Amino acid sequence: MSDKQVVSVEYVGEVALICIDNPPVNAGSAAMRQGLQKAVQEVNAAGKAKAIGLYCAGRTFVAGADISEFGKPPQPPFMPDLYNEVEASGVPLVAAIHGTALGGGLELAVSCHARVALPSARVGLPEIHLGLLPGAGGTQRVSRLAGIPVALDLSLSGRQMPAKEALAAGIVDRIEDGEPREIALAAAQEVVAGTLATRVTRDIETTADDAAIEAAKAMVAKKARGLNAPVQAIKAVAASTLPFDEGLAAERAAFMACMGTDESRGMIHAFFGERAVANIPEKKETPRDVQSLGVIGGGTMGSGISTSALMAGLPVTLIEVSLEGLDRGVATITANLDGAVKRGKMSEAKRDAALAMLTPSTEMEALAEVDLVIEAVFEKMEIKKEIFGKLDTICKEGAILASNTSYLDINEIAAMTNRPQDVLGLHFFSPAHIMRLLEVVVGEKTEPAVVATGFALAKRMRKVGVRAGVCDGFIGNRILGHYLKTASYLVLDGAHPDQVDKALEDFGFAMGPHRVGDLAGLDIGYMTRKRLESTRPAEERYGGAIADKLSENGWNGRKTGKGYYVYEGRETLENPDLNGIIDAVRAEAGITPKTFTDEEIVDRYMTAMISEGARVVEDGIALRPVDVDVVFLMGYGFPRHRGGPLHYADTIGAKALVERIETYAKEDAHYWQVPALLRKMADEGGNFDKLNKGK
Ligand code: 3H9
Repeated sequence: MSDKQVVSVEYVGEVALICIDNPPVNAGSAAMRQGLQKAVQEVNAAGKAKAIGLYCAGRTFVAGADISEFGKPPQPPFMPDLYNEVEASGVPLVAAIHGTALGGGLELAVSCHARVALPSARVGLPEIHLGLLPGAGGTQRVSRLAGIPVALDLSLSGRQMPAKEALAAGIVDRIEDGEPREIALAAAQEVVAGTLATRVTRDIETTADDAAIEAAKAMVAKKARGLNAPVQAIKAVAASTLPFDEGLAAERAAFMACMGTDESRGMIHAFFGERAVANIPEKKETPRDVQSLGVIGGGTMGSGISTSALMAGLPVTLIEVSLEGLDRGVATITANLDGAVKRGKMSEAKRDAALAMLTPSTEMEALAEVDLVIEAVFEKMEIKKEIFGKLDTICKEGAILASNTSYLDINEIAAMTNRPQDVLGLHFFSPAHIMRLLEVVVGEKTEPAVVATGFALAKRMRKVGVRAGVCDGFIGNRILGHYLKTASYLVLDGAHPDQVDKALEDFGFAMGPHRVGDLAGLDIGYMTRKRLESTRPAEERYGGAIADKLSENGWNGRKTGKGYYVYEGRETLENPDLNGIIDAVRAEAGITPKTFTDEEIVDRYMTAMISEGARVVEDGIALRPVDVDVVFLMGYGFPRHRGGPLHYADTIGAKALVERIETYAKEDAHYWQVPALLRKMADEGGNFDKLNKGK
């Protein structure tokens, strides 16, 4: 695209209008930067205009630097220089903000001499989510306009601040409703008339606020342990009390200390990954029209799914076998919606409207006219089969029948109907109204348009759909089932559960596997082990003995007050009986405990996760490595700055991973096997990223 198309200039009386038109989000690509520089220079040289109205075409103001250019050779003009030039323009600029002014977008706006925002507009500095910090004057100019606490808040949280709040904070000067072009024109005319004041942001002095800086440092040390970008962002904001150019140089140094780090690469991979997973073979198919939903089961999952659908404006018919069950479901949905109101996700009026779209019933026949049914009952194949057989006779032709199963065979379920082409898995993650991941499980006979409908539904419910094939556990739970064994083997062989948890928490997981087990309920794992006992190969080492003993004592984790840990109020304490159990199990199995370093623990756990991830790709269960990454980032608390297990694998390298597996295999050749895909990569110099790109 040439400069001309990306940035255009138009004159209206004494006003010049500069329009940035760089779809989809007006990112600050090289063409945009070159075009904007040329436009500002031209207007200044022409001497015809007394003010410039700057606005964007399309759905948003500038959404930031063009992230896809990161890591490529930089093209001039560089953003910080360009924005200095904007600020130095003899003809003052007023920015009209609509949609979102984010990162380099907000940095552009605060380099202008005044800002008018639409009521629906939002501003933010989300670079932190990319392992970066604002690198084009954002920390310096936002501090000057709104103070250090606001600059810290925006650059550390990455949140989008609504226009009203931005007005109160001093980031924008006015709120006006209308079309961006008209607002830019009217505001620039006011600048000419002298009724809208202009300022040069760099000339404002930042008030020092050591207390805010110290509080931010303490918060980051606690909540963003081990991350680089938050530390650098604080440094840059603190430098805003220096003379402007010195502060800008400090910001630049901090930005460069983040660019290209594993942390930033991981987060950028996550950003594009979340969007890349929508690229499925069925993407050109027209989805079926879904205007209403049926949900079977009012438990935690069914209620969460119903809540999510209602929040997306979809009417839901909720089915439970008993009136009590139904009441419980409705109560959970109501509580979920109330929670959304409390968190500011919806208004009270919207909550009431959502609840009015809920039809509870104990009769499956009530589903006769719905467009899509999601079954969310017990994980028992027999029950599911019976339900699908019934649904097939009740639901109208063309209605889609989905199961929320997390493990079971969709093909077997579909075979109970005369419409296997209309059956698929929609695997939500708990709590379903909050977690954004949805595995769309495609059966042998699922029709492409039905797959596309699953993805369209995910989007409508503000979720990220990931396409998965049929196997026990699909993408996420299959991999989980494999690597959790490592955690139990580590404990059997000598590590303490608390050491395993801490090592993995230091790596970046929100919670280690034993803490997660306690939270989910140890009885779940117990039941799964019993379910799969008969299918466990004779050569597979049994890792469940310690967890079994805890469950058999009735210590099923948090809900029983005791599991791997003891829970008292908000405190997590040691379980005094745990070591006795561990010792007894080890003695019974004749194991002499070894010591493991934290690094060994992380290496084994991650290698197991990567191995099964590679097999899931190899088997075609996941379309690409990035699909595995997104499942783990969005559904399993995988640390975002590591980019997902298979992105992380590339930072280790296939060769080193193969060597690790071969070393571990000397202890347990059944569990530790080199996946063929990984072996091939090691031999041919390949990696998962190349595979993502189809190379
Ligand atoms: C920065 O500014 C650094 C500076 O401080 C310093 C520099 C020196 N670049 O999300 P969507 C693509 S760092 C390139 O589906 P929505 C996206 O991949 C930047 N591409 O839309 C997708 O492509 P595709 C700080 C971008 O309406 C398409 O646009 N800014 C960028 O749901 C549509 O995106 C940010 O971090 C980008 N900056 O949400 C903001 N942004 O169709 C990041 C989007 O091929 N962006 N794309 O899959 C967002 O948060 C959301 O995109 C936004 C719109 C809220 C703007």
